[in-house]
Amino acid sequence: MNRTLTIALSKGRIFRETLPLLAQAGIEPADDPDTSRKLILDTSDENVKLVILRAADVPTYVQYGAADLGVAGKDVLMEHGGDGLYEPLDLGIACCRMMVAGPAGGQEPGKDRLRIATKYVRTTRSFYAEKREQVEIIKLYGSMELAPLVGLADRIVDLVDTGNTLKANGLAPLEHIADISSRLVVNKASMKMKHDRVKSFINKIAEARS
Ligand code: PRT
Ligand code: MG
Repeated sequence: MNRTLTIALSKGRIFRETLPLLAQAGIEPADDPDTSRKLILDTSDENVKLVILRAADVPTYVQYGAADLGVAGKDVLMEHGGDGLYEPLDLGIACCRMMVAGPAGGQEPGKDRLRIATKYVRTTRSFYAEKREQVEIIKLYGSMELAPLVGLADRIVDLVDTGNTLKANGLAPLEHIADISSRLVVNKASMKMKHDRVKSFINKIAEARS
């Protein structure tokens, strides 16, 4: 039987903020993904491997069982939809808010269909559907803050932490959509097939977090 647990992480802030939780569970990566080019990292536990992915790909790897577990932002999970995943733990890391933002001091554009630029198409669609507001959504892959400045969109939906990025681009937060933090996700089949190992990993991380 395959005793290895594979954990999917993205580099950058999620890796950085997950590291202390893993350390408290006795797991230390053999390489630093910010300097190493390796995509599969061994750890101090011979039965635990880390795979390093783009943040938005983490739920997909876990859904299909290519990783048993993963750490992903709630923003990414809402876009993914959560098929094939359990979400047993809020890790309370990489916290921010998903907001609608627009030009600071700007007036209502006064049209019946606002254009909203975002990489969070699914979440944006359901947010405005709930408000019964007709909007046109433009899918972008990054630098959303630019869109209102060059007339591509009236509003953006993006993550806000300090608010400095919005401010630096003459934008202001307008509406709160969701509080965001990173979650531990588990492949549903792994939860059954590797129950004891997965469960004990979840317990260790839960303890490390509190
Ligand atoms: O950057 P890359 O394209 O590789 O992928 P990614 O942006 O998906 O990954 P990464 O590592 O940047 O973010 C991973 C996760 O961190 C996200 O999915 C969120 O759950 C979480 N997180 C927490 C954030 C932020 N805070 C955050 N502030 N992700 C992005 N930001 C960005 C935001 O999009 C905006 O551009 O930071 C900017 C705003 O920050 P302030 O402090 O200026 O308000
Ligand atoms: Mg980023």
